[in-house]
Amino acid sequence: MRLSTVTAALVLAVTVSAQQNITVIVGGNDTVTYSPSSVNASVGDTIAFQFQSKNHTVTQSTFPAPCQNMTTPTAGIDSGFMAVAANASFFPEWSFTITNASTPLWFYCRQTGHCQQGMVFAINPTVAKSFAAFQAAAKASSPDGSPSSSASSSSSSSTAASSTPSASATGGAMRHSGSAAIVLAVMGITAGILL
Ligand SMILES: *[C@@H]1O[C@H](CO)[C@@H](O)[C@H](O)[C@H]1NC(C)=O
Ligand SMILES: *[C@@H]1O[C@H](CO)[C@@H](O)[C@H](O)[C@H]1NC(C)=O
Ligand SMILES: *[C@@H]1O[C@H](CO)[C@@H](O)[C@H](O)[C@H]1NC(C)=O
Ligand SMILES: *[C@@H]1O[C@H](CO)[C@@H](O)[C@H](O)[C@H]1NC(C)=O
Ligand SMILES: *[C@@H]1O[C@H](CO)[C@@H](O)[C@H](O)[C@H]1NC(C)=O
Ligand SMILES: *[C@@H]1O[C@H](CO)[C@@H](O)[C@H](O)[C@H]1NC(C)=O
Ligand SMILES: *[C@@H]1O[C@H](CO)[C@@H](O)[C@H](O)[C@H]1NC(C)=O
Ligand SMILES: [Cu+2]
Repeated sequence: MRLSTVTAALVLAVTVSAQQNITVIVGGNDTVTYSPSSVNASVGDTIAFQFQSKNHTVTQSTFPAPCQNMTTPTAGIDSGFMAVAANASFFPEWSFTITNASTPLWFYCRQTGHCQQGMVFAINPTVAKSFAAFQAAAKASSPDGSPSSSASSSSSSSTAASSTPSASATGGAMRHSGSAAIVLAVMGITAGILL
């Protein structure tokens, strides 16, 4: 009897703690930030991003290359650009649900220069792969998003798995060089408006 009561309480606790809705503010107070910048999430939790200013993205990357799209083992997820006017009365939202909580997930903003300003976000970082280390590597990244060689060599055991990302990053840059040129051309027109 007592055991089943305990079991029922555990089941209830698990049920209650499941499927949290975690809200992350993007560009709050006109800043180039995600707030909070790191969360712990469980399978079934929804991470809902609310874009409050400027023109940001939430784009999946990898620990060794914080400012580049994730391309392996699969393409990462991406919110696309969410432009918000200065006098907006409606804030766009984008969300996804966690399907695997045993692996950290890494994200950055694709807007020019924002990743290098530290606009990155992590889900379930670890002691070995911390948010602080990820953000430091983002800030050390080149303007084109490629990671600094010193930052990736400092990440000890994770470096063992990083040869694939650096190879795939080259492939991604080649694959998207055409659209990158278009983005730069558009940037020339809109520079300073919503960056
Ligand atoms: C999660 O929170 C956001 C922001 O408050 C809200 O817009 C959204 O509807 C919520 N989603 C769920 C599944 O509760
Ligand atoms: C915006 O600023 C207010 C007042 O300083 C603060 O309470 C709030 O947490 C900030 N919001 C974000 C998303 O940083
Ligand atoms: C996430 O959990 C770790 C321990 O596993 C803890 O140190 C950290 O503060 C937590 N982060 C957040 C944002 O709650
Ligand atoms: C990153 O991914 C987004 C969304 O799929 C895509 O539009 C963009 O061109 C990619 N950027 C690069 C540099 O591959
Ligand atoms: C948002 O930024 C992207 C990339 O810089 C740009 O292509 C797009 O035109 C911008 N949107 C607005 C409304 O400024
Ligand atoms: C928002 O500001 C823009 C530019 O200042 C203006 O054109 C537009 O009418 C404004 N929209 C609203 C809803 O006030
Ligand atoms: C979660 O992801 C890790 C790393 O990709 C993988 O080893 C593991 O099997 C996955 N777990 C589930 C339940 O899919
Ligand atoms: Cu941004």
